[in-house]
Amino acid sequence: IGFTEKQEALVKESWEILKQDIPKYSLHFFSQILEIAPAAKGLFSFLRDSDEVPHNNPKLKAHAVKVFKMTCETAIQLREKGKVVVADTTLQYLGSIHLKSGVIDPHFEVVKEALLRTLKEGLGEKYNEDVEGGWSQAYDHLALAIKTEMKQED
Ligand code: HEM
Ligand code: ISQ
Repeated sequence: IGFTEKQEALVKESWEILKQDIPKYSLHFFSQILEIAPAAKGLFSFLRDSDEVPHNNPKLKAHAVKVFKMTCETAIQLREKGKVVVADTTLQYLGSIHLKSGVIDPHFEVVKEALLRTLKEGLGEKYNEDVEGGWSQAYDHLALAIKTEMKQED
């Protein structure tokens, strides 16, 4: 199944909503990752030395925003081109960062679930199957691109 204009619009709209409270949703996103997979804590440099998820950590916020933005970009590309094109340098960089941090394939499902839960929290009654489907598809394509790059590196 292709990516429709409606799905693209839903993804963009929902990101516009979450964008209005970055501190809140980046923290929620991250907390969900740790709730699903507590052991993932050790992977993140900004967490290793703290007992709880740091509120207002600039790195955490910036990275969380990038994950949402990149997934959103992916949705746009899926609709426009039917495929995902991430700049080679970006992909190489993300591949090597994640590989070096010790990220493995099953972690990608954890981050996906955390992302969807965060959307659900942020959108409330505006969250529905179509929103979930759009984000899921876009995320899966992006995750596959990163995982493929990680495999080429080792
Ligand atoms: C770092 C995006 C999946 C764990 C990053 C950064 C970005 C990013 C943009 C920051 C790179 C930098 O500027 O330094 C993504 C995207 C993903 C994804 C788009 C999926 C589509 C994952 C998964 C995990 C993970 C599945 C595992 C739980 C990490 C870690 C870092 C990182 C540990 C390094 C953070 C640090 O110590 O500074 N990711 N990521 N990421 N990501 Fe991901
Ligand atoms: C890095 N990679 C994936 C997900 C993230 C969530 C919050 C902060 C950083 C992240």
